[in-house]
Amino acid sequence: MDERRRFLKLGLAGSMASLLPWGCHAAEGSETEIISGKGPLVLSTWRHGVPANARAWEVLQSNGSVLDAVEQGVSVVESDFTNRSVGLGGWPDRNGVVTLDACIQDHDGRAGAVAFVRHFQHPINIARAVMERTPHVMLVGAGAENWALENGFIRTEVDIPETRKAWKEWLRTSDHRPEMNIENRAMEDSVPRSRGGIQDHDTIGMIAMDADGRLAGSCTTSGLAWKIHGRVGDSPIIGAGLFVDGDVGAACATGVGELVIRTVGSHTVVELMRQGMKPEMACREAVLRILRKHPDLHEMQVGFLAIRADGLHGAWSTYKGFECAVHDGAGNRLENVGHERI
Ligand code: SD4
Repeated sequence: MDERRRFLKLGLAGSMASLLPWGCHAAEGSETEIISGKGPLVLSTWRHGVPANARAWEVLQSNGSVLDAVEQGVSVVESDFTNRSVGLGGWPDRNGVVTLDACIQDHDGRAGAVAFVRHFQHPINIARAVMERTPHVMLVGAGAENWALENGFIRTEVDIPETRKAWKEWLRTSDHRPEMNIENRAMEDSVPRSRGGIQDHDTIGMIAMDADGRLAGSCTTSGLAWKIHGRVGDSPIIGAGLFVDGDVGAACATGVGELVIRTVGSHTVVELMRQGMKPEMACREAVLRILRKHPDLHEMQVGFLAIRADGLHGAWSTYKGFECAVHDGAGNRLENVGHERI
């Protein structure tokens, strides 16, 4: 057991008021049982997280970095043009344009992001390049696209008749109200369906820990179907769709991005863990904050995943139906997630 883990165990078991190794006091009533195990561990959102986790796991097993793992893991889903909520196969916006958002963050908090980009198969790769090759965190729109082209990324044109046809059908009603847990049903039925036959959303967010306890996270999405052209959700926003602080933990979000941005959701989860909450309780408190403070957007799904620096993980969602893909030494599986409402 390394120094930090030993300190954590002794400190919390010894006294609730002990100073945690990352410099905060454990809150009254926080847990005393801490050590759950170490990495490797990979968590990601929804059922498409299973193949993504498998790839991330392979990277970790072959001594790749945890940053490589989360980048390559989510890019499996970006490559799948049958996926209607991630990558170029996603449902378009109200103008019939598919626009993509992605971000990545490492153990030390370095981050890169792109938003409102078109015509690139792997926005997650561009996000990482922004992190590593520029002094900035986020590039958007035409600026991001031009920068990507200048930096060796290849433009990809994909024509997906199904999404084009669906957009034309959608124009007849122009109904824009995100529907919950669509991905699950779509995968089960093999045909996307919901109001108007359209799957609305379901991002992939991934957080992972390697065998040395180093953390990283990634997030990539085509965003909400039928969004206003130019709309950006939580997924590429550090602190909202993803937040990693290697001293404390990592969290990511899925669901209606407006709610996650309003509450700076993933950062909130990490800060609650910093104050001594277990990952599941931290995710739950972030969900409760949404439900308490934003009744105008009730009946919207939001889910959080979290890993704490000691390897404990947890998740919570506003509504039933959110699933979390978990890969650890025991295998790769889907876990049902606790929820506030049915
Ligand atoms: C967004 N958070 O653009 C994304 C969508 C999503 O599950 O996660 N859907 O708001």
